Amino acid sequence: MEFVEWYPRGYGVGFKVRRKLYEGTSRYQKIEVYETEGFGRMLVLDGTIQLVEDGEASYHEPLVHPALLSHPHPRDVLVVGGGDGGALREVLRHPEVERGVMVELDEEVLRVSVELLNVGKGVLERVLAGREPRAELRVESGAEYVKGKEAAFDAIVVDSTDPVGPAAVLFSERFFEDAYRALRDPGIYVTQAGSVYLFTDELLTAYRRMNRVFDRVLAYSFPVIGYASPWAFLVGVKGEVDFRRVNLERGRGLRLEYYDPEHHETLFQLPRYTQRLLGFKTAK
Ligand code: AG3
Repeated sequence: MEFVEWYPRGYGVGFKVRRKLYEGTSRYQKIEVYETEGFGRMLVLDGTIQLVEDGEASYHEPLVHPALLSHPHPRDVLVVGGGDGGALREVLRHPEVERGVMVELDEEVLRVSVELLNVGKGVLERVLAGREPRAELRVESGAEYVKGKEAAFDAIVVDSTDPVGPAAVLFSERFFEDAYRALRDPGIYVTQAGSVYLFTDELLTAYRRMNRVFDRVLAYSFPVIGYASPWAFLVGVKGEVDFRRVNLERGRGLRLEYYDPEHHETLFQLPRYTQRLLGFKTAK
């Protein structure tokens, strides 16, 4: 048996699977969990692959650490989405973080992650049992949560699904504005932004909207196991954060498996045609 996620133009990403462990429909989406042959269990939401247990760090590390290592003092960090707990787990690896708030819309994703997945399980269980004093878990819409917040977070990490359905609002200009206001100065915002090759239009749309709101916007990419690589990420900066530089000493303390702070500059390697579309002058 196999599970294939089909992207546009007939491009597929698939895994051989032994069996389906779970299928259910929440208020927001269809949730499936499979046992893959070679990569552990796999979480699928509305037919799109979210993670495989043996490889999820190739997404969660480049999502979280570049932003947190470029910020001078990430003390209060907000994670929007990320119900599997992987992003929160990576956030809490930073000793500088005093408070990590995770706001997940779909309680069912949390439940399935705790019961069936070995990703942020430990972290989620500790938070739920009140044994993770630095973390707070809220089940509500991230878009509603940030509304009206002012200078409350040093960093905001958005670990959403694709910009359709329940997550579309997280790519709206209104949400970027609310998030900008919720950030302190200096502050940093990072979001996953889709497949560079297959979701180029969505990437451009998000980039343009973020540019209308943040002081500076940067795009980077990383090859992620289970996604149509390379995968894009967008960073929005408020005030003085130089996202092109990271604190290497703090980075060494993290003992990472995928993202290498020593080669931070390689994150910015994007196809020339993408750079051109984004309006980078160097690719003209
Ligand atoms: N967040 C999902 C990234 C989007 C995947 N899209 C796709 N396969 N079409 C990742 C959840 C892991 N915390």
